[in-house]
Amino acid sequence: MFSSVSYQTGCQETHASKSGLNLMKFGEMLIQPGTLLQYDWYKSWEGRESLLSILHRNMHHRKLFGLLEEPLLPVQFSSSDVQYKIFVSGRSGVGKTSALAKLSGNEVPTMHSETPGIQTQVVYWPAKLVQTNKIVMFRLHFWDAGDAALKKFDHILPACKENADAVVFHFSFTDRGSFEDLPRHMARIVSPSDNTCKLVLGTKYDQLAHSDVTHQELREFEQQYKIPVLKIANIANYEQSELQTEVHEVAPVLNTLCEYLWRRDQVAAGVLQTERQTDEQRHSDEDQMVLYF
Ligand SMILES: Nc1nc2c(ncn2[C@@H]2O[C@H](COP(=O)(O)OP(=O)(O)OP(=O)(O)O)[C@@H](O)[C@H]2O)c(=O)[nH]1
Ligand SMILES: [Mg+2]
Repeated sequence: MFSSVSYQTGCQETHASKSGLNLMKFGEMLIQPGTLLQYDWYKSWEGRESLLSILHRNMHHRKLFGLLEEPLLPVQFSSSDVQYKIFVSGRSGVGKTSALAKLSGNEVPTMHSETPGIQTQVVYWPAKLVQTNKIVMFRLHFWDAGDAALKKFDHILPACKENADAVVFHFSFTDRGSFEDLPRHMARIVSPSDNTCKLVLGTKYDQLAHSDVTHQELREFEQQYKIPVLKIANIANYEQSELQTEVHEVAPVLNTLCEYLWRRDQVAAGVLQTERQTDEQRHSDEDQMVLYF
């Protein structure tokens, strides 16, 4: 998860210089978690009632929705719906399909079986806005393309990128190369100036003991590219006994993704400013002060 801790790069070689790419800011800016969405709301009474719309009564398993179905929030809750397309990207075997299974509450595959083309999956996630206290049902339409298929067929990448609201770049904690390759990989898929939300998801977090990607490097990466780095362990947790545990595991990733998507909409609507706009505004205010004095 994003940490607000600042760091000193000093003489150390940064991730960007190691990769040979000085594409400074792929993302717009980092958000302190919980700025726009109430992260722990799903644990409250109201949050649990809302989760019942996507979970079976025992709160252990996610409901499946057909193409024409959607979750219904309790009528007394004033809510609205938003939908987004999210492209899932990363090297073969990093765990894209597994992460999607985990996020959607489906069974996580234990064997690597290359995704032969594009596989899509809708994940619903209710969240509450900080500012207005309104409940929003996020409909996240994930597009997962197998890396081999993506390299083999030219039409797959444009189809996945078309009208995508976000791209989630994956690396694996057990494959340092997949982390080091992220800047080059991102440069192939998106440009720093395009309007898609960009996030990074580190898979195989359960294998952290065998990882040589450090937390310091993750923080440096976040600060360098202004992209949040999230973590996930795509394994079935057989020791789950507490209610909602499955949802507890994926809530940080889904909340962060929704928060960045929501922020992008707010910036597009002119409700929030980008960091660049804030800088420009500050400089223009400073210029006016100089003129005034
Ligand atoms: N222990 C552990 N294994 C994982 C995790 N995520 C994925 N795996 C395993 O990694 C292998 C590859 O996962 P996939 O999800 O199929 O990889 P992919 O990125 O979709 O690969 P392509 O479809 O070929 O592009 C599988 O054997 C998964 O069980 C994780 O978080 N922890
Ligand atoms: Mg796959």
